[in-house]
Amino acid sequence: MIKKYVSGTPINTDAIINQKKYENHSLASLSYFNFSTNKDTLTLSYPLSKEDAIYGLGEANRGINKRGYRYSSFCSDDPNHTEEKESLYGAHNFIIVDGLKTFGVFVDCPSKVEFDIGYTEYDKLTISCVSDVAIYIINGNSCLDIVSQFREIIGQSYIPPRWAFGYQQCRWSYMSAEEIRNVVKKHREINIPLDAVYMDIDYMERYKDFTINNDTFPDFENFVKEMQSSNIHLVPIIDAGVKIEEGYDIYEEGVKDNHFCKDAQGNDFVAAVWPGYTHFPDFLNSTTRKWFGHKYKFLIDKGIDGFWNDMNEPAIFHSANGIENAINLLRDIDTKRITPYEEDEVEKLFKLKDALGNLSNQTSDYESFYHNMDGKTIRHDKVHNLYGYNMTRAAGEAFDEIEPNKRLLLFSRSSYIGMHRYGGIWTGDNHSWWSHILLSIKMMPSLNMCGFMYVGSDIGGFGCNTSRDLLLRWLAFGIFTPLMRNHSALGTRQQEVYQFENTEEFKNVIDIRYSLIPYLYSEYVKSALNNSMYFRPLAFDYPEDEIARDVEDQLMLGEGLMITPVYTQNAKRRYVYLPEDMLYIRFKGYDKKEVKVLEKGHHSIDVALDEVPLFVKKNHILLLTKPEMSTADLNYDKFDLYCYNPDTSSVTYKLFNDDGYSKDYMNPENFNTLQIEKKDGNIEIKAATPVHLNMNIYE
Ligand code: MIG
Repeated sequence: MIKKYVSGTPINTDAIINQKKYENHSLASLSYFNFSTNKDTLTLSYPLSKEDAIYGLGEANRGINKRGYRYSSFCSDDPNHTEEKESLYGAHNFIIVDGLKTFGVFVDCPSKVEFDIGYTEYDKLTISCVSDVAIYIINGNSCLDIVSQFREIIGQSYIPPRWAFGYQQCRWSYMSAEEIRNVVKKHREINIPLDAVYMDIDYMERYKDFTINNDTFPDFENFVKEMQSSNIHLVPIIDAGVKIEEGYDIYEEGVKDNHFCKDAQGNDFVAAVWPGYTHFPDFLNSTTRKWFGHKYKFLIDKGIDGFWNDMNEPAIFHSANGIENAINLLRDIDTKRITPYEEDEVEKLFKLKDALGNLSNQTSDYESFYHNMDGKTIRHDKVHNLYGYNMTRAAGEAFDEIEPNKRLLLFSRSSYIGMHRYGGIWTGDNHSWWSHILLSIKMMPSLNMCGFMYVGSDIGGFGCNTSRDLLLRWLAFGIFTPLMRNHSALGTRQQEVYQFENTEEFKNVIDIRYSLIPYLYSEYVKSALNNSMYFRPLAFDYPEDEIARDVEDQLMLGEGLMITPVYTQNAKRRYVYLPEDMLYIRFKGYDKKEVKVLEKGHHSIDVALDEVPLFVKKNHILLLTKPEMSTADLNYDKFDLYCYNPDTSSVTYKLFNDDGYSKDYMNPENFNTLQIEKKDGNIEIKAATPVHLNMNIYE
């Protein structure tokens, strides 16, 4: 049951689309929380009991259980995801309090929201935000039930095309078509499967959206075709800022038709990003969304079928004001007085250093531009968290018109709940640190709670230099994330798998992904259609198990799997907790696997660098296909079937298997029901649509 409480006059975010599913109540009758209003701030507080765990917040720092720290929803381009950071790129204000009482809370607020989850006082949860806000309280009989009710009101999650489940290679600094060709060639030479290569900002002409550098990417349409013929999809980046340049059509149209955010004087707001000075399209305006969204057609017409939206917090390197301020500080320094040491003059130098260090993403800049939300002028900071969401919505809505029956790949850096209907997200600029593998593991179920299903982190780490073992371990986790993309920053060590010795080991890991694709894709689509979670904390599946409730480095996946990634340098084994007896598959490459039943309880399992452990729950069917060089080459109706079926006589599995790109998901022909039956010691398998199955049943 969902209750909506309204305080003041909230700005509509379009996060909730299923209005029939909740009741309206006045704030005075708010359940669970005490609330107080002070000026324009609303504060909600809830006394936490010893056993309460707090889940949610999507893309946020620290644990799956968020208790003990504080978090701030304010979409931020911060490339240093160290533990103390309170804001990352997304604003996902949904939490579940699970313990003495179990309920969900969604704070539908487009500006900053602060969550103090037992930080100031360990036994107190405090949420504060502006007083014009809508709050939803969700009651249910379990965390899973609460999540599915929430997901029902925010609407069905985005489903990408099937090829987007393939392995994808990116790097900031692929400078030319030639370089991309080489990336593909190198993967093919060593038999490593690959489905996509990304084009970062360098494919554009002077970082201008919807342009192509014809010198470095000549005859682009044919290049796209050539890549397609080897089953490689090219995925270009689109940045939020539009370069100010006379003669550039997007800039000129935007100015003429008032598509850009305005400053206080009513001029188009200016901020510096990669292209130099830019204007920000007003994605909160429906006319502008339509205009910008249809610009993607320029690339779609050239055969492109996937995009990633970047810099849409929006990131600001500096504004004209910020630079002016720094220059004035510089002018004020009497350089002759710095040496010999004159304290007051040196102080000015440090002030200048601070001013230069703090030019980016300044609150004062976010307070100095305005949106036209379909007739209403609103200052940016009051709707800050909706910007990236609406950039991606612009694209998603336009894709529905440009390609009505074809799914395109789309994901974004910044997001708000609601955007999950239009695309996925990647978790931004992480580092090649072991701790960031673990952080990524922890983010996945929290993101699923908020509707974000097509998710993944930069495998190998984006910032700083990776190492071979780190990349292998990260890949061994990444083979389970819907978005499986290796990405790294300009200037860092190159980390395509072929840069390292003994690539057989990489093949052993990546092949397992391809062998799992029909199954993972099926689990993904079903989770999206049923509003269920693809990744879950163990606590959600085993709420009565005290030990399971504490586990934050293993995840439940789909209906019947558990994964236990290794994220420690030099580790040859890891500790695993089994909340029940399970089938343990130890992959040493696709062909070499060891399969046995492991009992409920504590285990130490050996995991060599190129191995992947996978656990299958009792009475569940896992299907594996033979790995190939791309998703297009995979066989989708011939499987090795694995099942641990000790006691029951019948096990069924619903396999989703469509053409991989059309939107006709619900067509019953896409679902094949497999059923194992035991009769008089014989095992029989039935399939609604015939498939070839090689049975491996463990009793
Ligand atoms: O200021 O386009 O998160 O994935 O490679 C950096 C260059 C801009 C940030 C993205 C990253 C991308 C990079 N971008």
